[in-house]
Amino acid sequence: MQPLVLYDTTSKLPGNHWSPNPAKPRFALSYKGLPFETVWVEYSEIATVMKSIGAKPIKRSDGSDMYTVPVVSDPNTGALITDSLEIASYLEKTYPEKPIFPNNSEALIRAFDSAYINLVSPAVKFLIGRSAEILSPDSAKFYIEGRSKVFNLPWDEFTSEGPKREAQWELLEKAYNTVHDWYQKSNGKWIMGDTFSYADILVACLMLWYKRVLKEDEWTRISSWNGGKWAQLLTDVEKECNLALKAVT
Ligand SMILES: N[C@@H](CCC(=O)N[C@@H](CS)C(=O)NCC(=O)O)C(=O)O
Repeated sequence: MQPLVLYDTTSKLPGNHWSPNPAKPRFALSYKGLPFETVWVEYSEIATVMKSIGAKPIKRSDGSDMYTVPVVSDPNTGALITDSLEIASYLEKTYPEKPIFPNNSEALIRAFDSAYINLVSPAVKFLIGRSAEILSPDSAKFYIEGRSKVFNLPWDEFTSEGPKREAQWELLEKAYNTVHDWYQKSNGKWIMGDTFSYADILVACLMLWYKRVLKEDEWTRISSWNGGKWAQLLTDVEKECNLALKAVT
């Protein structure tokens, strides 16, 4: 079998990876034990590189095209897939062993994905601020302009310290109290009890983002919530997907 190719976006951090959406297929590929290589793309170059390989754009809310990572290319089938959820769906159909949508759960996990993103998105502005700090100067400039435009907010809304930042923290903690309530309804460590699924990958990939871009004391703050649930979940998902060692580099 030839290795699949994952297009991910790079950073100044050791090991490059930081972005939650490309992390999702990385976890899924690794969980399924599929060989893959990573192509690291500067954030400012994503559109140019994705166009050059013939990847499809996704649609912005105003209907315009947006070229994004992750994209996965599979030389075994010729497939070229854009969007983390579509990649997960493709991998599951093409390589059904070690399911990430067990018990026919893709429809429900798609709904979980939306619910989780909608819950957490209003609280991550300072995470976006921190993300700009770990990018190269060109990529940071591109990222700052892009995020300000998407959110329709001046950049200081993403970087402000003091009461505004504290309000974001409170919102994020409240969001994770809700996610914790969801997990409390499960009888095992995963959201589907003893059955691991893509839903746990979704939760862990945002944790990975937080851990990679936040200052140490900020990640410690998140780690202390809900009895240490989130750092533990990230560790458990990394282990389940055999990414524990690679995740530290
Ligand atoms: N729904 C998409 C979102 C992908 C996305 O927004 N990717 C970001 C990096 S995490 C991107 O490529 N942005 C390009 C840009 O902002 O121009 C997915 O899940 O793959």
